[in-house]
Amino acid sequence: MKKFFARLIVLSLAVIFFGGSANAVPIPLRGVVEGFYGTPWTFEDRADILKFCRENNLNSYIYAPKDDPYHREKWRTPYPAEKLAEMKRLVDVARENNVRFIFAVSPGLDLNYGGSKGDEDFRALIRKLDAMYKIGVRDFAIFFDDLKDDQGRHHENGKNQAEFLNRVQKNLHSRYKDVAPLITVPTEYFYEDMIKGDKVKPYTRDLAENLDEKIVVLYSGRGVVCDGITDKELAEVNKIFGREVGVWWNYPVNDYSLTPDGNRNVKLALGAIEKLPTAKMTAIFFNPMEQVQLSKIALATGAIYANNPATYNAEQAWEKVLSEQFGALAPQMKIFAEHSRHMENSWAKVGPPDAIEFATAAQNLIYDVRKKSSANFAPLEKQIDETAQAVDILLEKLPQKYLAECKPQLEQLKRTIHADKVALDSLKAGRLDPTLKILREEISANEKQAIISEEAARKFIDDVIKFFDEQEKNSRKKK
Ligand code: LTM
Repeated sequence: MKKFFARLIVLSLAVIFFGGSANAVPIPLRGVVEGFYGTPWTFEDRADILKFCRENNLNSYIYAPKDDPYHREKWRTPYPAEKLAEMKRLVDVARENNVRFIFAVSPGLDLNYGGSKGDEDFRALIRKLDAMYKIGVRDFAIFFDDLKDDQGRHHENGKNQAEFLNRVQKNLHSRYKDVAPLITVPTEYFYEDMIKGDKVKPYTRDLAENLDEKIVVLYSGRGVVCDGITDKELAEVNKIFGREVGVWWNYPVNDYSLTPDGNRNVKLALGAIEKLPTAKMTAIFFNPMEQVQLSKIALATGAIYANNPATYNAEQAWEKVLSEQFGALAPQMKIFAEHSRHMENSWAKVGPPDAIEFATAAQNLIYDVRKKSSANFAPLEKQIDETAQAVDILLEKLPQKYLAECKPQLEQLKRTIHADKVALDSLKAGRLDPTLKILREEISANEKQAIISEEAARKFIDDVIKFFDEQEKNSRKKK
């Protein structure tokens, strides 16, 4: 009995001191990969994120902005002096914040592997890394993602890539004793691209068989942007690569949220990180949005996850983070963010559904109306009123640094909610208010700038119009 109470006291103390995570096992390498397409973050954004990493116990940041020409397209070209000086200041900020600054190069677009051209390219890459070593970088990554042609094929050879990476790793480690193992992302970087039938594809097989076992491999899950990774799925990929792989997680990145005329980032990913493994993992990096401040919602939940995957609860983490980041505006921000969590297109699907309560109330109402049973308008009316109020408060009171990143989305939600009210009143009156179709046009026109709540607030408008259109059709038929 005595022993039992002693254990209970130790456990309670541990819970008090470690904030409810007595057996927290953080993922060793955990942080942010600035790996999105679009305008790269500024120096100030990056310095801010490095501080944010320290505050949230994230220990790494990967510098890999796709549209920094010196990272990818012009990877051979050294950084100009002023860019290098800026990079040095950033590396210093990282060190001050106890965050590993991982410098990445993506040479795959035109890298030569063999012969004298291969040797030249190897030297060009080493020169690039050496310049970074001189300014204090001790962690390096070489990425080979996104090398497919228009037909969705790539022409990479796994053995060549492995040998190249091994050579880089060997060169660095022979000259520097304080450099960490290299990190890579393969060309086949998601599970469904690594296998054909029940066989590992030749590129992945050759890469895995030849890659130095110390090199850290990152992959993005079943797909490029997918709805979670199970422990079993992670174990499969560990088996393929004969090591514990790490994860490059594509949430909250929104660079694939595009309009037909090429506007990026039109939908914001404001939900929590969710559905990630609880099994032991070597590294996790979250790919953010160009919108740096609003990325911090998902990133902070990712930090809670990465610091203790076993106890992570996405919904709880999300509420905690919203309240920490938005204080008195957290209730309104929660309503807004609820309408903008889910990201989906023909090849991507991630994030909790948008505005579940709203969508359920809307569906129930449409169902009741269709059944001609007594409809309960109150639940949806409440959702509409609360959302309208929240949007107005945010438009008025949200600090500029956030508003600058989400004004088009807030205004789009305002338009949508206004149309929802007109739709609801139409159902109440049993007659379609003709302005609803005009409002819908306006919303569609503004989708060039902002998309929000497609399956909840936005859908209700379409559902109501469809309902009245069908009614009209039926009554015309009867006549
Ligand atoms: O995910 C990886 C490894 N590479 C790219 C990212 O650069 C990009 O941000 C995401 C999302 O579009 N998809 C990718 O394939």
